[in-house]
Amino acid sequence: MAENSLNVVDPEIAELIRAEERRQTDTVKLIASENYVSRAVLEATGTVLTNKYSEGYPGKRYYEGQQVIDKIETIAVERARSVFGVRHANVQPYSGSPANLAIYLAFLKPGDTVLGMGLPFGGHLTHGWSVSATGKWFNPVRYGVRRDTGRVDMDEVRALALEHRPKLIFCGGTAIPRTIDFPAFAEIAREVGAVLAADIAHIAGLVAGGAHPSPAGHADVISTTTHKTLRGPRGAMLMADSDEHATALNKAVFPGLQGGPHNHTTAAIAVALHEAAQPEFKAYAAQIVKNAKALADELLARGFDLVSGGTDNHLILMDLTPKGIGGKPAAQALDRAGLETNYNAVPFDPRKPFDPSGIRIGTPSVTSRGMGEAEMRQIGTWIDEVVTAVAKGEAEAEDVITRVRREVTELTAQFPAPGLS
Ligand code: DSN
Repeated sequence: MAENSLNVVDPEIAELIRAEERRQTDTVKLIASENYVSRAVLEATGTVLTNKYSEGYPGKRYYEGQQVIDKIETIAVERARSVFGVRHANVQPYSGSPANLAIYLAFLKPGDTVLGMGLPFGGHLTHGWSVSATGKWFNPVRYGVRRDTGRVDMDEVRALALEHRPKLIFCGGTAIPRTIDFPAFAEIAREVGAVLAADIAHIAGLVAGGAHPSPAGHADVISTTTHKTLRGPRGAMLMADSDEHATALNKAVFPGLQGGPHNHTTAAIAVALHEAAQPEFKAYAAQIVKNAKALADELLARGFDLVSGGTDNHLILMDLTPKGIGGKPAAQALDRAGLETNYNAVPFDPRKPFDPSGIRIGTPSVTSRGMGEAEMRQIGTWIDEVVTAVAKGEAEAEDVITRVRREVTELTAQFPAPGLS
């Protein structure tokens, strides 16, 4: 039994995995936080490293047999330091939310104040939103974006920081289409004596590839997942320059929050960081941004209302109110047409989070498939055709969806996705 392949042991799950692979192959994946990892990253993830416990850090473990694991984790840490230009890196957080929770544990006591971007404005749950432990156990204060520009108002951030004197300030988030001003956040954090955490989960690959300014040298702590624009396995990292901050973060990750690190993930992070250090990755990061701009331009030309009027990075957030349809039915119709997105709140959204006004799209995955600006214009056209037909409740909306689904399959066949057979 133990030597049999997945096909033999569990054909049901094996077939479902193949079905998901087929689905990923012939859809246009526009979810801004997803990507396709390389064959090499995929291989590292599915290895015997999953069999090993390694609580602790290289050279200081609570289990024997770390001869190989120590080397792998050390390589991952060194590559993270080099790619992001920081002195310390912890590659053990299981994902972004535990990584961010470790920042609280490292620097705050329950009830202390955290200043973060509100969820409906593009922040993350763990930046102090009410339903998250970070909003329940700490005292959250939130900044947003300006109604007229859709961009963060640094004067508002500074005024809130001076009024509430947070111990921790988060910048970054999950639905921010514009460049994050790390130096301006750092100046405010210094003024009020707060720790500045830059959550670059969405833009880590752009930072690594030089397509977005780096928080290194500005933020006290950098938090990131490894599976979005960085194109690694599902995991996370915490980085810092000062020894004091790094020590506090390490203690918070283990033994503060986690047990043994996921060594197969650590190895795959190391591989992804190796790939991110190659010259081709710079070109990849630049193309993600070019593609997002091309897609944004097409959507603007077709009358879509983009939050902040466009994008500087990999992500576009659109308010579908002027199109006369909510984000959820639009995302569902697009999914049936083979265009995978997620419905999303927009700033000042009058609708509920489970039925919001917008959809969020991004270009990391389509860029990983080698698509360029011409394909982005085509995708923008399809989005418009589907959304417009469904919003009008046209009898032929189903015909439009069926036609676009067929054309999507034809396009994806020309652009094989990394890691898929
Ligand atoms: N789920 C991630 C995203 O889609 O942005 C954030 O945690």
